[in-house]
Amino acid sequence: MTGTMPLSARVGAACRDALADLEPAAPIGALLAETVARLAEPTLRIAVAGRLKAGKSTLVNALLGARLAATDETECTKVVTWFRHGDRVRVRVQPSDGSAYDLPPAGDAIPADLGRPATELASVTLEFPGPAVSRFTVVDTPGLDALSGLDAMSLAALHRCDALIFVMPHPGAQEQQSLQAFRAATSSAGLRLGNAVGVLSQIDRLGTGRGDPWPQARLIAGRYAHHLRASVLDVLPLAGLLAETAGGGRLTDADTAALQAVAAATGRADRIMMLAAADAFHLWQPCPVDADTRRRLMALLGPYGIAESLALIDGGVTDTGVLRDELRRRSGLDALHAVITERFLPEADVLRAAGALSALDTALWAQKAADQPAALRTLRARLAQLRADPALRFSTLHTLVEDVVTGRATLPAEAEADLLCLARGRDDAERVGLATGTAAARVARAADERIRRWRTLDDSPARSVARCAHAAVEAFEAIYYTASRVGPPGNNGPSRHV
Ligand SMILES: Nc1nc2c(ncn2[C@@H]2O[C@H](COP(=O)(O)OP(=O)(O)OP(=O)(O)O)[C@@H](O)[C@H]2O)c(=O)[nH]1
Ligand SMILES: [Mg+2]
Repeated sequence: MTGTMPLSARVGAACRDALADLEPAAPIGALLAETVARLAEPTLRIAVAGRLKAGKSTLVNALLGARLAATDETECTKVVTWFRHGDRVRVRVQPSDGSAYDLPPAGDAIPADLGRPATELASVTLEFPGPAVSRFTVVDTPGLDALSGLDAMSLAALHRCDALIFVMPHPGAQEQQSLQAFRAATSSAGLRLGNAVGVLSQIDRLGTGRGDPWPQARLIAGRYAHHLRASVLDVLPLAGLLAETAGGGRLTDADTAALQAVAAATGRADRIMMLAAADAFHLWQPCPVDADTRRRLMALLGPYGIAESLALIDGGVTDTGVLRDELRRRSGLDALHAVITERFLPEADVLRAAGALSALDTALWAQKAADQPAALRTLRARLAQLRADPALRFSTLHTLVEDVVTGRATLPAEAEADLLCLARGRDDAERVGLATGTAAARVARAADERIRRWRTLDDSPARSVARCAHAAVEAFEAIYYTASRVGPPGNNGPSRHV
């Protein structure tokens, strides 16, 4: 019966049984209860983290399709904020002392005054009905400053999440520290390749801030993606402000009319000067649109968004909906949505199980088994069994990829590419380096080939290499047997057995 239950439900059941058998005051009780509650939720938890002022909350708003996360200087930006589904709007504040209180919402949002200083708070939660939060919960974390890494509250929040969006602003002197802070944070929080994606944010501010930022953004994002290949699935460029405005439907017909008036009154040369700085736009004369409206347009779109809107209007766009869709397309938001809907959500069960297991790790394995009550020894045994599930095997391969990328293990280039495929692949075909959905017979043949290749490394004197080889052979064998079960009849097993 339990074999047919989702993996996350099986982890939850093991925790629930242990909780029932433990003394009520057992120190691990709170963590187990929290894990049971976490796994009983229907949705994946996605954390958004990154350096101070990286553009995290702006991105959160773009994902939510509404401007709910604070991007100003209020206390709210300094507190971990959860956006989750609820039947009605509710604001709950959780101080670090374990208590909790509700606040009346400000409209549909979190009020600026949280009742206590941010330093005394563990988190704030906004519950509300909405299409995005009914599919996933989003957790906005306060900025980490460049050198010190994540603060304790943000790190604790990461431990409670199943997937991560790591926001990096345009590169500069602190690029390397940012990558290091990221690696340190994600390895301790169990968030790594497979459940993490990087975002190169604020691409509209790259270079001179004029012209098309996409060619440069793609180059930089590609470089980040290579640096971080052991830690994130990809690095996606994003014009966050544009994504927030276009994705959240904030652009009104009046804004479109104002942009049309500006477009009609300006030529190419005017626009270059007018959009060189925010002030230049506000002060531009003669302009058919008043200064307050221009301020609003600048706050909504930034110079890049205004320039793109004017170009779209020149090209014949008149409808606000069409303008919004085009701007959203140019913001890069669709690619981020694709990672969420095509990678994270389909794997939600495994990601949630892996997230919960990793949150339990430290507490459960800190003591010797002999010193633990029987209920915890049973729990350890049950969880160890669940960890052997093939789906989790692929998620643990990420540690090995990290070993290779950081130089702790040195493998031939072909083998490194194999490991990356194994750890990143969406299905068995991708895991053997083929296009997803390839016929089972080809998958089996490719897996067989990989097994032979990895066997030559199996008895390597370098333990790190032998460990990779052992894990890779096991993983490819599992793929081989699955594929040959649905492949042509008469297949007798991988060639090394013949
Ligand atoms: N031009 C431009 N401005 C952006 C973009 N993303 C964010 N901003 C602005 O940058 C400022 C900081 O953005 P936030 O989203 O609050 O950044 P954050 O990382 O949440 O900041 P903290 O939570 O305080 O660390 C705000 O004024 C945003 O409007 C972007 O893509 N382009
Ligand atoms: Mg913020």
